[in-house]
Amino acid sequence: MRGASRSVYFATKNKAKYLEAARITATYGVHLRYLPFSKQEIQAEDLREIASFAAMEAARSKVRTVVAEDAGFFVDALKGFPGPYSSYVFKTLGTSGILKLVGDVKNRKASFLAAVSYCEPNRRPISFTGTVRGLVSKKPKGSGGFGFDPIFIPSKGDGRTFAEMQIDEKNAFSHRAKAFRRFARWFTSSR
Ligand code: ITT
Repeated sequence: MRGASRSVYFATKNKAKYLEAARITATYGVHLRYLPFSKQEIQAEDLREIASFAAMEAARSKVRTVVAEDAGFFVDALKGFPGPYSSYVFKTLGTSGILKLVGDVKNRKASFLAAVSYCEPNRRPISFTGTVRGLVSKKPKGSGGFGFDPIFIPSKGDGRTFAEMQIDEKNAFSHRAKAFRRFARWFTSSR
């Protein structure tokens, strides 16, 4: 594999996402480069559709080969809300709003899902997904990460929230790490 073909741009406005993903792809020898990009979030239930649209738009407008990602937080007791609306709900209600909605219900199960789409300019996108199961904490804990990290405890962890973990610890469990591993395996095997 030649050097140039080992790199790909990650079109996102979220630097924290980029830092997590770049650590994963680096372990496969894939250099992820940061491409600041505000994706237009189309209304869709399926995160793959949202990520694919964003990847096509970014590849077309920036004339580059890119990946884009759409992720969401799905709370069982809220029938999967906020799901595909996570970005908007985080901005409006925030973690405290979700904790209020969940209240003191017994079933605190929740998941994060990520869809990563790879796209070359004027080509069809290809998507990779990842998921992690866990619980909504009773109160926010930790100052790392971003978004809903302070209120999410992964099932396979040691009881700490994502926001209490270092990047590599979160990457051992996260939806994003799983999706980017799948992408990186495909990317390295397909050239
Ligand atoms: P993009 O520019 O890549 O779109 P974004 O932050 O808007 O960045 P998404 O639309 O994919 O990203 O994510 C929706 C929201 O879901 C995001 O704002 C967070 O609040 C939440 N979220 C996604 N992944 C998360 C994670 O790993 N930890 C905590 N919250 C996460």
